[in-house]
Amino acid sequence: MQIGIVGLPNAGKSTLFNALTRGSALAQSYPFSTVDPNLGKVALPDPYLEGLQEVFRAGKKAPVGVEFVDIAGLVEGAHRGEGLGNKFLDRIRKVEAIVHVIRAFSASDVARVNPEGDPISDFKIVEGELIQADLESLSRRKEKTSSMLKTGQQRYKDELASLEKAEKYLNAGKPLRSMDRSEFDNKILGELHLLTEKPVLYVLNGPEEGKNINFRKEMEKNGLTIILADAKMEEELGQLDPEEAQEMRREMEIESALDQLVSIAYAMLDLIKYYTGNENEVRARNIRTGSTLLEGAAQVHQDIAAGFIKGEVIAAPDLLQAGTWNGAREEGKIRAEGKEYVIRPDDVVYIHFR
Ligand SMILES: Nc1nc2c(ncn2[C@@H]2O[C@H](COP(=O)(O)OP(=O)(O)OP(=O)(O)O)[C@@H](O)[C@H]2O)c(=O)[nH]1
Ligand SMILES: [Mg+2]
Repeated sequence: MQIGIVGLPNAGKSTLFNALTRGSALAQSYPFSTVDPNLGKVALPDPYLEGLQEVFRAGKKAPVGVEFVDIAGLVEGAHRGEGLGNKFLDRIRKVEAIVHVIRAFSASDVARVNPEGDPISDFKIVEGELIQADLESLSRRKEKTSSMLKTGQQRYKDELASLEKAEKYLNAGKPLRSMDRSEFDNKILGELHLLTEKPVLYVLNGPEEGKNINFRKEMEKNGLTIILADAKMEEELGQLDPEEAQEMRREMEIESALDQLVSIAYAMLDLIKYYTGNENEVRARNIRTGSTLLEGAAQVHQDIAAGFIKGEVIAAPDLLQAGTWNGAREEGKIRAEGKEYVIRPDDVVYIHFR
């Protein structure tokens, strides 16, 4: 899973990145402290993996990893080259989801590039630049498609129609993720890796207080997914050892930004987590909701899918309670399932194949 972080300069993107990845990206009070993108991987905290490793006596365990990409801030006119321009947006064209950080903290020593300086106008600037970036991608593709029209093939006419439909939508100020589209639109637009098509999670970066809570509610009313998190506090908690941080969180009643963000990302991307295990390795895996055992097998290896005989399945908590695979089997908790079985969250799956 790859997640790209966008926002105005000094919104706290790198601070959040550091909090999420326990990284040490430069985060400074002047705008454009980030130039080259920061990349950081984080292993998702997993309540079952360690126990499963013991059950399988597996040599290795592999949690699900999420990679965050923190890029330079966007400013109004970035698509015309203002600020650092929008050239770093290319770095997040292939990510699966976007986190848009909106500043909601007041610190007089941290400059604001947007003199209006309220979350709504900050939010609109960045949305506008992402829309502009998509318009640029569409226009480049339109040029190519137009030059192919002279071949007389219907395909290029259809393609142009899809591109123009998307262009019109963006020109009305709307992100593409809400546009109705045909299979064909999907295919053409999918090739362009457009930014406003990706699921987006807004992070309102600031303390949990009156006006921020109101803004969050306002955004939610409009159907947007938003969490309120204090990146700086998160970063500080990230420096502590995990138990100490847990304790602090309990006292202050704050849920970790990583936990919030990841659980929302799973829902946005329509993913669930399940496990495969044997004596070599237990591995947590993401797969689309509704996937079958056969699709799970194919994710592990095509050969396993091709030679599929049957699967054995048990929920992770049940397996941990039984303590061993054979014990769980004796208790009748391990089920034999076929190709069509739909994998459920936290299933542990063992596939027999020839
Ligand atoms: N008080 C407060 N300060 C914060 C918070 N988040 C970030 N800051 C400070 O704001 C400044 C800018 O933070 P960065 O994380 O560098 O911001 P950025 O969005 O990465 O900025 P660019 O890389 O310039 O685009 C730093 O001095 C941070 O310490 C916060 O939640 N509260
Ligand atoms: Mg930065």
